Amino acid sequence: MEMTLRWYGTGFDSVTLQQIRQVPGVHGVITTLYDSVPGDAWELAAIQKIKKEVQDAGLKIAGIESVNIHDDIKIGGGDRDKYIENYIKTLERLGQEDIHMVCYNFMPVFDWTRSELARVCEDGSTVLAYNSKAIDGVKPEEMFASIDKDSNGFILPGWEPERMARVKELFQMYKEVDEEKLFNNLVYFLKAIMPVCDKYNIDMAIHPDDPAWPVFGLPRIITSQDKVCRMLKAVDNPHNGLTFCTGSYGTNRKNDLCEFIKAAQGRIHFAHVRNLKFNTAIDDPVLDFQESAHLSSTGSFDIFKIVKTLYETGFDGIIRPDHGRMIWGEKAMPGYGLYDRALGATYLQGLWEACEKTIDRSNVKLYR
Ligand code: DNO
Repeated sequence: MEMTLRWYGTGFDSVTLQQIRQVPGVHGVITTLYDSVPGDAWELAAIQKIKKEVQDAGLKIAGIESVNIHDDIKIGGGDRDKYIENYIKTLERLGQEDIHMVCYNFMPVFDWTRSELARVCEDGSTVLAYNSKAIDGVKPEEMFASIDKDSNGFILPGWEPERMARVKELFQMYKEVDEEKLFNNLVYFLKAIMPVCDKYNIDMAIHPDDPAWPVFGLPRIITSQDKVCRMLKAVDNPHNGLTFCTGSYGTNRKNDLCEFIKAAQGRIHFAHVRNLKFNTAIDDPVLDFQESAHLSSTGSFDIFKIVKTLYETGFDGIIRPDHGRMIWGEKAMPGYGLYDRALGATYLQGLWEACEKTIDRSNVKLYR
């Protein structure tokens, strides 16, 4: 297992590489070219520059989150082959620089969706939260305005102001795209990029839709075990794999996270492990949840069971703590402060060590 922390890059992140280096057990970061635009082929020189910066700080780039996908690929538009060519060039250059894991998502228009970015908890910390009443009654533009207000001045991935300025146009583009079309467009994209992934041994790790159901009437397809297994089968290449994000799949309480991990055995290339706390009963028409600290005791998930299932099924790949609470007066991108994620990294490594010392997996085939 390789414990990492996400780092958005100098100028975009309040957390420094020097700080990350001091988190016990963390030797790698997950990063991106945060100012790249979906559809661009990443320049080799830009990849080399960030790689050197990370290495000079005594760390390595363990993987990329994200290389974003142009909308034309998602809607199956006229220019999709051109943008797929560019994506392939980016993968080639990452492979040449010895970077072998790429996280991406296939969500139309938005990335993750929350109704609040700074809900105040009893202990004074703040967390991201979701309330279905707030989301269901709001227009996407209003949603953006409230997200922007709480973003502490940081640009949040998927909620970039230039993108939000085009929100109406984007909705229009997706008008004819239903779940089946989106699925077929994903399969088309994956089939086209598998040869370069084979050549450079690049694991593609699709991130789930967060939350794991359609929002604002847009289709969402990476939401459940059945849908994901269908996608894995449709392009049955080990390089077509998953980011197993517990906090995203777990938003849908019908998802059994441990069964899901077993079903995806061999294909989880990246794990985001975090906890959520549900504040409404499972049959309540209003869904309200908030993100909690990573510990099982602070939320609704059994994080030990999740880590143990990853361990028992042979997972040996890249993992990172996910959104943290904002604690100790830190000002950072919501979800991405240093302190609570560092606590999460330490906790997850403690659970992993307990598994290593008590569970024999000498007969299990390990995979990354
Ligand atoms: C949210 C993240 C997502 C994720 C993308 C992957 O905090 O988990 O923004 O990075 O969906 O492309």
